[in-house]
Amino acid sequence: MNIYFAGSIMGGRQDIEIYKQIIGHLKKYGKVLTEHVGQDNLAQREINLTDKHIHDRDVEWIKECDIFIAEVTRPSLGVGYEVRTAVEMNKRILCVYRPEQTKRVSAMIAGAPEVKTLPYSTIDDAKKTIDDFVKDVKF
Ligand code: 6K6
Repeated sequence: MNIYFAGSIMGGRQDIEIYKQIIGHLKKYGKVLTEHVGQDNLAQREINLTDKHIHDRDVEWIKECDIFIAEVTRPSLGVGYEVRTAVEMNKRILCVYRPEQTKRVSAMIAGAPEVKTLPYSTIDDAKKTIDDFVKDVKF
């Protein structure tokens, strides 16, 4: 199974430790195409890539993914754009967020009927939510 994980980059890297844990968990289920979203040295890794290259590659990966999962606690233009791209491609989409950290998730995500948007408090809750979502997709 190809999995696309989306998390904030230019929107702020404060939640990177959470992204790492979610990505680690997702790897149980298949290939995480965007493992770099959880990597500390991302800027260095991607330093020679143009914006167009990154955009076109990421859109291609969304096309290739079987499931799309985003951590949306930290608002990010790129993640919002990716979610909409995944909607257009009829992907199975889960967005998770921590209500203790954000007053409200954007209505453009929380109000989208094609997107399952669910709260979590602990990383174990997030993993359980992901497990249920993956089970649902598989059967
Ligand atoms: C430059 C500096 C730091 O990182 C870079 C390279 N940029 C990106 N590399 C890989 N994926 C990216 C990059 N910028 C955005 N994305 C995609 O958009 C990722 O898949 C994330 O899910 C999302 C983050 O969007 P922003 O708006 O928070 O950057």
